[in-house]
Amino acid sequence: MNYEEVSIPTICHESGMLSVIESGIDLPFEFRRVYFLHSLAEGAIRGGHAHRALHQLLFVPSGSLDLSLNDGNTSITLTMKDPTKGIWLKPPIWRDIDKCSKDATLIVLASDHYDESDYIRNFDDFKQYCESK
Ligand code: T46
Repeated sequence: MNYEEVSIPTICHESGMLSVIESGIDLPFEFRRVYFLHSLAEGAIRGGHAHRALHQLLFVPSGSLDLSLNDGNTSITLTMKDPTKGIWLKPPIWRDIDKCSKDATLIVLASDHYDESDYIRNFDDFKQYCESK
């Protein structure tokens, strides 16, 4: 499966925690874009696509959500709720996001700028793409 769990270096202090990710040091890819999902509606479903070339690190600093992954053959659902653990998605991998708690925030560090042509938004196209690789 084209994903890996990444531990986010965290400095613990009695007044709270500080987690840090340095591009190219704590992550095996340089990131050029940061975006985040927040204020998610109850029952929100996001994702429903794969990327051709984009690498991403997903982490959930607050709340929880389910991240379902599919590599064209097998699937797995990960519940993300630990702010110190990220999921590195390596292309191609299909992702669906649901079961978001009210306070869920998802931050994504992406290896490149936004490019709609990098998306595969149809699951049958994704399966064909995986088979052709
Ligand atoms: C992913 C999951 C986890 C932009 O204009 N710029 C951006 O950088 C992004 C990420 C999106 N958009 C536009 C494209 C759509 O018109 O924002 C709209 C919503 O995007 P999308 O439907 O792709 O949103 P999600 O939450 O389903 O997916 C996003 C990322 O697009 C995707 O790469 O892996 O979060």
